[in-house]
Amino acid sequence: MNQPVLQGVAALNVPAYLKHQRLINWVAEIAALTKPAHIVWCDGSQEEYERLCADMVAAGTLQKLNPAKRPNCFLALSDPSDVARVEDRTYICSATREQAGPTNNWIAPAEMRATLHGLFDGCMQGRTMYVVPFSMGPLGSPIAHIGVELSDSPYVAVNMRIMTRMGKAVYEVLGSDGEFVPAVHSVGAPLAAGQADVAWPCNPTKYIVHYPETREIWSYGSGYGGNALLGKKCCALRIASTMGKQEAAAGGSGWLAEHMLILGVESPEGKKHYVAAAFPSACGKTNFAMMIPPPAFNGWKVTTIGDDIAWIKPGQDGRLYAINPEAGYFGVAPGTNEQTNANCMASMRANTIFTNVALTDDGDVWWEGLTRQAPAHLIDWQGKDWTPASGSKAAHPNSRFTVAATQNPVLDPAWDDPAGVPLSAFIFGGRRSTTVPLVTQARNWTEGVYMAATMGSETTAAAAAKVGVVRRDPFAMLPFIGYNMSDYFQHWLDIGASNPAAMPKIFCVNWFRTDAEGRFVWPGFGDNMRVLKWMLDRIEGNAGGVDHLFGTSPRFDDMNWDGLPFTRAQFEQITSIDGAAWHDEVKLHDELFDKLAYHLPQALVDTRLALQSRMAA
Ligand code: O2Y
Ligand code: MN
Repeated sequence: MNQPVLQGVAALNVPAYLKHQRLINWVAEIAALTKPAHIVWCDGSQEEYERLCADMVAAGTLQKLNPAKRPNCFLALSDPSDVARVEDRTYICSATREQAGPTNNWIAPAEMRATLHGLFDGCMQGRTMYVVPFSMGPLGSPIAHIGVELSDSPYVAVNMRIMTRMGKAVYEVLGSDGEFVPAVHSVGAPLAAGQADVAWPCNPTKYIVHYPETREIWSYGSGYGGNALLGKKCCALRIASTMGKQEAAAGGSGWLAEHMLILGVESPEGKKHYVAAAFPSACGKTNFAMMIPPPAFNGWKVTTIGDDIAWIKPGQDGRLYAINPEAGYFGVAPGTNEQTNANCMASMRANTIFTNVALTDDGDVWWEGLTRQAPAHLIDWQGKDWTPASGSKAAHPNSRFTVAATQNPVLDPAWDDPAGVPLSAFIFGGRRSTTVPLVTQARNWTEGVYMAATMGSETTAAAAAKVGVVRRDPFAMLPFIGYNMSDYFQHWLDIGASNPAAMPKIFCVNWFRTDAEGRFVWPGFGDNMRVLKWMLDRIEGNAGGVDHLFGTSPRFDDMNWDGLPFTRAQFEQITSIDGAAWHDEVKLHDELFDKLAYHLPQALVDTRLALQSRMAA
């Protein structure tokens, strides 16, 4: 292989096993621009992971937790300014503004390239650039895609090893000329000669940029989660959603990259279904993906394929098959405990990286909701002494754990199957205190797409200044669609039209209806199994329901209540359809559709008109 020579920066040192000249040239080009002091080609080995973690412990980026309490676990505390995805700094730089659509930030590609060139010039000085090859999806699966992230953050390198199939084996799949998504990441904090580093370098200027035409990702200024682990939201959702659409435009079947968990559910008789479910960020997706059915559902098993993202393709038989493109979970810690998600607690007993949770005096972790009573003393997520009297959160509300999927005790045996699993249902969930019933089945594909397109969630105190405002989050994909949202709706309609009889059934759920005192009526968690069971019975033609203006919902007697003292009156509270509220709701659908008027599918307008005429009747 030709080893390009870099002037005045690190030696390239391409490993002998790498046979992909285009990839080597690209790494050389980015190194020439960013000027790192060293280049490390990650092989994905355990030895490499341990070495990088030890280096980060020495640098103060990670703290090793008490091995007696949490073997092989680490804690990272980020800069207080770098704690979450930055949607307002996230751009889809397609050729035209219309291609990105009104829901994405857009800057003309040439202008953005000029800005980024300035920022990336010399941005890795004094640091090591890690070359991180990763596969999204089982290695070699026809549904999988490969990416390579160049990052100056060792925290990114080790997290990518947990979150993706990362390392040398990826190059074997890539061969000498395979396609890959090029992803460049810098924390934006070059080090001058002799300058001491900080534990969490980052830059107040942040850019998370996608070029859909060339499938490139450029991320600058943040070391946190979705901003920096570029396989996740950037590649597996924004770039991948574009790829799935482009493939359809090129005459293929097209495919879907969705913000969905995938779970398997098996009856005591051994009948198994797979469902994919979309919920807005931080709405209990991981809990649903690892759900433990209540005791009355003895013999029922729920198993996890994925907790956040699904790639979905029509198979030979016309059904839709899904894979989890990820290999780990980057879940929200607060609220997770033995009652809400015992499987998740078991997953993170060892080999876990925690970020922005609190540290206990005996070297373990703690977050709000882990135990009923907080410990008397902690080190909080900002590294300060904390007591229950401090009046602040000990763990950041967006604090996270990174853990390999293989540590999940209820991992589905097919989670790594390159062919994916056939889907029986799609579930779309919002967070609404009123209006939307517990569960509704769409009467046909178009009605289901309409439900998903008009999904909304009320903002919570943690997320927004004005509490209770409904934020429309179509398909839970608002921040993640890499192209025009109306074209995305059309893509969904087209996929459905390709083989209507083989499509999964579509349901919409709302666990969050409240009573007059503002308390949640539905117990949620394991009891969501009751809703899942009704869906499966519907799919198999064994459950009744009642048609209403929005779709079909269960009557009280259509659901299994064994072991749950839930009254008809409570059921009425969470399933009633309030005509006046729906009148206002549909006005909000109108507002959304006005915003998305360019390329909005007529089928969705017609569905809204049909809904309005049912309401008038
Ligand atoms: O704040 C971050 O960077 C994490 S975002 C995230 C992580 C895991 C799963 N989902 C999400 C999300 O925002 O939907
Ligand atoms: Mn998510």
